[in-house]
Amino acid sequence: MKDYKLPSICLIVSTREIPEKLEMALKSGIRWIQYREKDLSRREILDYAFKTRKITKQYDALLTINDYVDIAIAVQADGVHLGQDDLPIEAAKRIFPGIIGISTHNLDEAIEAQKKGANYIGFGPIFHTTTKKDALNPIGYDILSFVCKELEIPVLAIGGIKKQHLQDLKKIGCKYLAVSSGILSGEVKRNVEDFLKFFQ
Ligand code: 3NM
Repeated sequence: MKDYKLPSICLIVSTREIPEKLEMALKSGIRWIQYREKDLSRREILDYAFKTRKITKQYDALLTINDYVDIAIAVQADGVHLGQDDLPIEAAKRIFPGIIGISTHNLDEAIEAQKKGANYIGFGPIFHTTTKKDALNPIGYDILSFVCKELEIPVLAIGGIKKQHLQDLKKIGCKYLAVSSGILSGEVKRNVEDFLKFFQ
């Protein structure tokens, strides 16, 4: 399996953050963007994915597209992020040459994802979140810590992660984060700087 060097923080943006907040986050040091949009048509998502590709290229940042392998191919994204109900990893690997990540919510899904050849997993929700409409109950630190130690591929803690959690997350062995509101709510530049102090 090809080994990718992934930045420690994946910032999840939706369409409303394109372009202003997206650019501010990149200017402030974020080097991995996931474009995640659940409410627009595929045609619209494709248009915004193209825009996001253009902007991320200017900052030499990775771009992954949530859910849609075809859109990831069309815009030449670096990766695709799958949900448990999207294309299975094996099928995505047949048609997509780049980074493949998948959302997982328990130990079994995490182990399965690694076995199937995922390049990284999202693991969560660690805390309560309103960003994902159908988010499950928070998992908490203990199982996250176990999964981070058990897996060889990067484990991105996700779900409700805010500045005040960063020290504890580091302490339990978490090396990667996927964050949306914790960086995009309030002052983006300041938030990015605070996150990068812990997860560089
Ligand atoms: N997936 P925020 S939680 C997109 O548990 C997403 O799989 C999750 O946004 C999962 O940082 C989540 O604002 C929301 O909580 C992440």
